[in-house]
Amino acid sequence: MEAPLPADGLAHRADTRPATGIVHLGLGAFFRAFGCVYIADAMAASGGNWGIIGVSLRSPDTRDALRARDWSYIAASFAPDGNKMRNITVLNDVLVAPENPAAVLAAMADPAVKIVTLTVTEKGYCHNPATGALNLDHPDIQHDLTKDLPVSAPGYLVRALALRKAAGVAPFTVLTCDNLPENGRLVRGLVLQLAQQIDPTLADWIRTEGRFPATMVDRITPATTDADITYIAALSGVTDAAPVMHEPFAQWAVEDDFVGGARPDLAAAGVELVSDVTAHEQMKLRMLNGTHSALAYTGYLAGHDTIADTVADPVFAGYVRALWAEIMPTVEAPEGVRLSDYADALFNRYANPAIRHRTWQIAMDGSQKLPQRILGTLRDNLSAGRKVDGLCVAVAAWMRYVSGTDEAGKPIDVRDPLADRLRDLAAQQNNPADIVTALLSVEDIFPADLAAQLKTPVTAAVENLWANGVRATVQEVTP
Ligand code: CS2
Repeated sequence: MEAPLPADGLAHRADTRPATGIVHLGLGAFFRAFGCVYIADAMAASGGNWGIIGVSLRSPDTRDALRARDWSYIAASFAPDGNKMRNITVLNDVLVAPENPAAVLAAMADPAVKIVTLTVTEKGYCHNPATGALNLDHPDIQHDLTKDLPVSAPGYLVRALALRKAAGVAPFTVLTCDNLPENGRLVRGLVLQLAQQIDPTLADWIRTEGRFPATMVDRITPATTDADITYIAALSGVTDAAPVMHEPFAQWAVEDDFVGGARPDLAAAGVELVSDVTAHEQMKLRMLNGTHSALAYTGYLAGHDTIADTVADPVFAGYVRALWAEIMPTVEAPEGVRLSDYADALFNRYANPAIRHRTWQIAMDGSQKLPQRILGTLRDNLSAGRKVDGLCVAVAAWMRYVSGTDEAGKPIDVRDPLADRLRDLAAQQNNPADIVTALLSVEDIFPADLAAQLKTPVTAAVENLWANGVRATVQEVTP
């Protein structure tokens, strides 16, 4: 995938653009470093009209930054053995949803559009992370239940599907690319739940005609910083206000279940088309994202800025290995994969010093991430009577993190939809054990039966963490 620079360099996009066949919701760095690159490769290999209209659901920043280069941007792959850059030219337009929701719906309703891809992050689905059900009390969902012009991602999907149904046009395939468990089935459930409230006949139509393939997506892509923009300008000689920087590795597994079979030639771009993505997804969510979050909370508390810095510290290098030893017994390897090899490869990816993936960035939205990344693994290990020490330290470090002050007493800038609630709950307690009780009572994250099982081991980890600090606590669970 990492083709060298094309002969025309990075200067500009080609004049011949493929027509639009995809609308993407949530145009962050990840999708531009991942999905856009695969789709560019698929069209380079086999043609097709799979140009993309990107939609930012909140801010105009990405649109404004991309405009100067006519929606093309540099994707830079960074690794110790060399950097590679290429110009990605698959975007045909970028829309900012709050500025013009009707234009977004019109793009999604266009019969030429066959697929709507999404990277709206965990919280963008407006669901309850513990149960996977739509949160009908969510202010955005409340809005979308009654208004034709939506604000939430599920709202856009449902209202655009309604327009297609009314026009006699087949639905688009909904291709979610977020790190959620059974992400296709999850988003299908949310769309059906919302559609049911708005118009039951619409829900019936989506149920029979709609397709929501599940996917496993993987490429480490930190948020682009101003320093990155300057660096890429120096390396490339091109002024690009919206480059993306990523690791060389990429893996995309997709269930091959598209409306009318309409999709780019993904296999030609290296996508694994499978009938069931569960094994890939569970391995990735638990082994990569689970340890990413564990390293983010513990590493941050230990003063490490990035994942690479964290695993360069032998205490944390040992810790992540101990975590994999706890996680692996819960994971069924996809065909042809050896989990210990997968873990070794992950370690090398984390250690890539050219990728500065901040612990603070990964620590965001923990309330939405913990269930699928760590709590499912804990549940499986607890019911099988297996070891959970390392994973409980991860939960304890998250508790310390969301309580809002680090070990030096400095405030932490916690970004999470539940941040205020979690911080207030922690602040009302007199001792670490009570903080555990209070935080475990948040049922959006911890189902009651799991909370009951976690109480003793997590309290032990929290007491250790508060009394002895993160290094000593992590060291204790590392053989
Ligand atoms: C990370 C992911 O920010 C996070 O929470 O764990 O974005 C991770 O880098 C990707 O899932 C890797 O594919």
